[in-house]
Parts: sequence; C-alpha cells; structure tokens
Amino acid sequence: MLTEKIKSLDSEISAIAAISTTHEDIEKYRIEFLARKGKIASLYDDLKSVPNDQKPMVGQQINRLKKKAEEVYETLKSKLDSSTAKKELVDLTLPGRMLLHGTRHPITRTIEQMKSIFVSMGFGIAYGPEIEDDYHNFEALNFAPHHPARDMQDTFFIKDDVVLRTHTTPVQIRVMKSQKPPIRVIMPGRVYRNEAVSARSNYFFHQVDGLYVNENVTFAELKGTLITFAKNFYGSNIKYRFRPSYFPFTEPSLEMDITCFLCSGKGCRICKQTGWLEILGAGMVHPNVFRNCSYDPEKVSGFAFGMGVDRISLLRYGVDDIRTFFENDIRFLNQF
Ligand code: 2NM
Repeated sequence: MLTEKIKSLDSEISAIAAISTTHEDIEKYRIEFLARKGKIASLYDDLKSVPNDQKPMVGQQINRLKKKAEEVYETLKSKLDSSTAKKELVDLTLPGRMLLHGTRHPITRTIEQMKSIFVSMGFGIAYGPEIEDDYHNFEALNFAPHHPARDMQDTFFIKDDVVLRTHTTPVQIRVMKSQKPPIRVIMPGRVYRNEAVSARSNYFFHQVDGLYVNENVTFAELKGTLITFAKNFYGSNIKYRFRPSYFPFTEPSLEMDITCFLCSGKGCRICKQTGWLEILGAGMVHPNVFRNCSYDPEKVSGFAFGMGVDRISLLRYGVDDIRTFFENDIRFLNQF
C-alpha cells in the first residue's frame, strides 16, 4: 500500500517539476512536499505502521523519494535564478548611452569648400609629401641659394637637404614633372614653419596652392579665376583689389585683398582699420620654374596662386586663438 503511494507521489513530483516555473509555483511545491507537515514527512509517519521486516526496504524508498524531491526543488530554484539574472542583464529602465558624434574640423570644412569651388572650375586635386627635399621645396621654385626663407629660423630641417615643407608649392613641381600640359590642379595640405607660437600663428598651418599651365595662359585669366573664387567663397557682394607683390616662383606677382567681411570695409581691429583683408598671393609662373620642370617657357605659360587656410578659418568661425584648432577638445569642435 505505502509502496503504491510512494510511486504515485514520485510521478506527481515529476509532473510538477515539468510545469513549475515561477517563484510561486516553486514555493507551493516546497510546502506541499518538503515542509515539516508536507507529503514526504507524512510518509515517515506512515512508515510506523509498516511491518518490521519491510521497514528497511520501504524506508529506503522514502529516502530516495525525499532526495529526489529535494533535488527537484534545487533545480527549479536555480533555473528560476538564472533566468531572472539573464533578464536583469537588460535593464530597460537605464537611460540610453550617449554617443559622441564627431564633427568636421573647421579647417577641414574650409579646405573642402575651397576644393569644391576650384573643382567646379575644372581643377583637379593633388597631394604630396610633408617631408620634402631642398630641391622641391626651394631650388626648383627659383629660391636663390641664400634666400632668407631657407634660413634655420623659418624652416624645420630634418637633414641638411631634407625639410618639413614650408609651403605646398613643391607639389606643383612634382605634378609638372610627372604630367604634360594642360595642367589644372590645386594642392591642399599642411605646411611647417619655425615660428613662435601665438594666438595668431602656429608652427604648422594649412595652404591651398593652385596651378594652371597651358599654351597662352594670360594674366587676365589669373585674375578672372581669383575673382570667381573670391565671389563664390566670400560672397558675390565683396569688393576686391590686386596689389603688386614678389615671390621667387612667379613674375609678375600679386596679392589679392577683399573688403573686410567683419566690418564690411569700414575699418576694424581685424583689418587693422584698413577695411581690407589679404586673402592670397599669386602670379605668372616664373620661366625658371618651367625650365626646372623641363617645360619650354616659350611654348607654355601658366599662373599659380596660394592661400592660407587657418587665418581665414579663424575669421569665418569667430575663433580668437589658432591653438584651439589643434587641441582637439571635443567641446570646442562640437560647436562647428
Ligand atoms: C603662392 C603665391 C604665388 C605658386 C607658384 C607655383 C608654381 F610652382 F607653379 F610655380 N605654385 N604656387 C604660388 C604663387 C604660390 O602662394 C602664396
């Protein structure tokens, strides 16, 4: 009789084990089977009425059942624990994670705008090395052997005849030596000069240099190109003027000013009360430069120009210290 009861409790436990999942189910099971007045405990009471010669055998059956009932309880509990632990891995009440967005650097933005204007006029884009030899940085560009720009004070030397480029113009030499006219190309890039660092100047800065070489390129075409650029970049309502200037690699040479876009030409601190801002230098490519690139200056002519990017970016974005461009403080960069 008792053996029957043990067997039926056994299958009852198996059945309950298969369907109990919640904390309440498991607690109900514990009370029903394992508590002090539960079904297993009552089996031990029943054992008292079993004939003595059968007691050891039935006693063992009850012990086995008790052990199984306890194991089922532990298993159910640990399943429940691990499933709630898994759920807690995703805490839906947590606030979302902040993603740090990058933004385009103001210097990059200025360069990209310059590039897109020149590209729309048919210029291509070229890049060259920041470590240059004396030949490309100076000699081929018609700098005299003892030109002051070659001085230690202005130039970072890596070796006697290897420098950090002081302008992007040497890239022009590389382009002319590797291509045939017509050439229409601009070169954006970083350049280095051994200067005292201050709010207005840094020991590295950025330049966009341009070159057009073809047959019969005229000074008027140079001016037209620069005016088109300036009106696109600064606004069609600006006024401009050209002043004669000097560069070793161009003859004649000029500098271009536009009306100060901060005071509209009235005169302010930025334009030093002149009403004008200098924005670029340019000129007709010097015959010596053509000869150095094995071009015949009797057959081709060309114009070239160069402009700084950093000072213009300071003015356009109203930044008062050039060094903040290169600290890469995300709070500064996120303002653009
Ligand atoms: C400037 C001003 C004037 C220039 C000259 C050349 C080259 F290589 F073709 F001769 N490229 N860029 C040039 C001319 C650059 O920067 C202020």
